[in-house]
Formats: sequence, structure tokens, C-alpha cells
Amino acid sequence: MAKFKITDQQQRRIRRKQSNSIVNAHNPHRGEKLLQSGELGPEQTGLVSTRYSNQVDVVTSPTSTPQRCYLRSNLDSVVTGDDVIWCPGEPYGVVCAVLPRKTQLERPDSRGKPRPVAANIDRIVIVIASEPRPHASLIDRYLIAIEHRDIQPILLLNKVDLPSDNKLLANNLAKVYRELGYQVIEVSARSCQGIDQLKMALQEHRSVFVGQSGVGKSSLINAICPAAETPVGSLSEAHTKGRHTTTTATLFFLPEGGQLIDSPGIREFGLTHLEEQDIVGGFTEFKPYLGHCKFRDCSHQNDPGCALQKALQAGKISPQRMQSYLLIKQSLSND
Ligand SMILES: Nc1nc2c(ncn2[C@@H]2O[C@H](COP(=O)(O)OP(=O)(O)O)[C@@H](O)[C@H]2O)c(=O)[nH]1
Ligand SMILES: [Mg+2]
Ligand SMILES: [Zn+2]
Repeated sequence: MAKFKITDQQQRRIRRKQSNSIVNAHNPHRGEKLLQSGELGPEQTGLVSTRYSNQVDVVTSPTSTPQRCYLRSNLDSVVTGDDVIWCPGEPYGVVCAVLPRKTQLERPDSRGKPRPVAANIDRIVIVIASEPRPHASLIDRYLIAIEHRDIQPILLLNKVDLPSDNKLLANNLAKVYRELGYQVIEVSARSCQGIDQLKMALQEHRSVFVGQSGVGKSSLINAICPAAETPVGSLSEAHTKGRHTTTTATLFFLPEGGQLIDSPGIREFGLTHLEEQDIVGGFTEFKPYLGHCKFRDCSHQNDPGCALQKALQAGKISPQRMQSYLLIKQSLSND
């Protein structure tokens, strides 16, 4: 046993080494030092597959092993989905530059300031199910949040296998959004009905799943992307809710081509504060009537000469969407 004992001096050296490595891990100039060391490979392009507190994983192809990288100190934000210029190295590479983003999703940090969490997404899959009971205004909040961004929404009605009292409600919702021109896909993560159609819709795109807890997001993500290994059941998400710092967004490659970015932080995207002027613009079928109300400050409720109310009466706007609009507007004062 004696030879496994370490002297006080050795113990001190180990402690010093350990604290050094902690200092290094948090040192913003670590990237600079590595770049200056001349030990790194040549600059090349890559894709950020995971963002950690001050490092990222970079991949160069769907099959490449992620390489852990430090960031150059002048980079203010690098997120999952960013295309970057980086230099590979053993054991750490360095990200030198971030290429311009086409789109980004944000969520509020602990001070309420919006921070990007994922970049270059072009599909948002809004998942609903008959259980838990779907709410039209929740769907509309997501639609408003992605309005003016180059992101296409897909409404996914999951659990079509499940007998439920809300089935009619869920089917009616699917019908309303289909008639508005949104892509609606009906699936069951359990029976796999519609899963092939979902895979086709996501092929060659970069997507995220959003929606209420319990609708089956994790089950669906596992069905289309087994590598994600997302825990199923409401407990796993209940644990991570509200813990802003531990939300790591990870990018997975879909077997059919394209990628999926998953994190509880992104799944809650769209549930944050909305601005008054953005709300009405998020209802696509309202657009032809905007600016046609008698009064410029029309509340679109009981005001005389309201073009939206007229469209509602004429059956051009569904009562459910109108109700949802007024509900979201009302919630602004409570947000
Ligand atoms: N019957 C049925 N149950 C499902 C389906 N998809 C998910 N579930 C169940 O719904 C619950 C919540 O699923 P989960 O994937 O964790 O939902 P998440 O909170 O949105 O990620 C779990 O008990 C799943 O087994 C489905 O298509 N049909
Ligand atoms: Mg889940
Ligand atoms: Zn009006």
C-alpha cells in the first residue's frame, strides 16, 4: 500500500495543478494563447453543435467527432447552429470568427434580457395533442414570435392514437390552421403514424420542437432522431424549467439529412413577452384589413367601423383566432 501514498509536497503540486486547470477553463484569453502557440491546425469552417459556458463543440460533418474549442476573446456570442471559422487542436481548438446568422432564436436571461440560444433555424415544429388540452392562443404566440423571421412553422398534432374528449377540439384546430395555409401534420409517436411524413418535412432543414409540456416532444424527437436520446416523461422537463444557466442547446444530425436543435430553453421560446405592434401582424389573415378601421387607434373590439370585426362577421376571420388575438393582447398587461 505504501507506494500509493503521496507526500505533502506531491499533494500541494496536485492541488496547484487542479486549480490551474480551473483558472484556465475560465480564462477568456485561453483562446488567444492557443492561437499564438502556433500548435493549431489551419483555419477552416465548422458548425457549432453545442454551446457550453465558455467553450463550444464544433463539427465539420454529420459523422465527425465534435471537437471542444475555446473562443477568441473578441467573440461576444457564439451559439448552437452557428457557422464558424475555427482552428483545430489537441485537445482544444479555437473558434476565431462567427459567420453571419440567417436567423436566431432568443430567450430571456436571468435579468430578462433576450439572449440568442440557437442560430440558423429554418423550421419550428409547434407540437400540440388532444392531451394535454390544446390552447389556440399558445399556438398563436409561437406564430407571432416567428413572424418577420425566415422560419417556417409546422403544426404537429401528436397522439392521434389516443382516445380523448378533446379530440374534436384538436381536430378543429388542425383544420383552422390548415385553412390558413400552414402545414399541419398528424402523427402518433406511439403508433408511428405520420412519422415518415414528419421526417420528410424536416429533411434538409434545421428544426426545433416547441410546445406545452406533455404533448410528446421528447417522444417525437426520439422517433425521428434516435441519437438525441431525450428523456421521455414530464418529470425530466419539470426539473430543468426555470434553470436558465443549465440549458444547453445541442444539434443532432437527422438520419435523412438536416438537423434538429434540442433544449428545454428553446422549447419555451415564444412564451415570452410580446410587443403590442407585433401581435396583430402575427395573424396572417388579418393583414388585408389592417389600416382599414375607421379609427387609427381602433382596439378591434367594439369600436365602430372596425375592419377586423367586419371581417369576423363576414366569416373571413375565424372566431377562435379573433378570440386568441384579444386574449394575447390582454395578456400583455399581465406579462
Ligand atoms: N398515446 C400516446 N402517448 C404519447 C404519444 N407521444 C407521447 N406520449 C406520452 O405522453 C407523455 C409525455 O411525452 P413526452 O415525450 O415526455 O412529452 P414532452 O413533455 O412534450 O417532451 C409520455 O407519457 C409519453 O409516453 C403518442 O403519440 N400517443
Ligand atoms: Mg420532454
Ligand atoms: Zn379595428
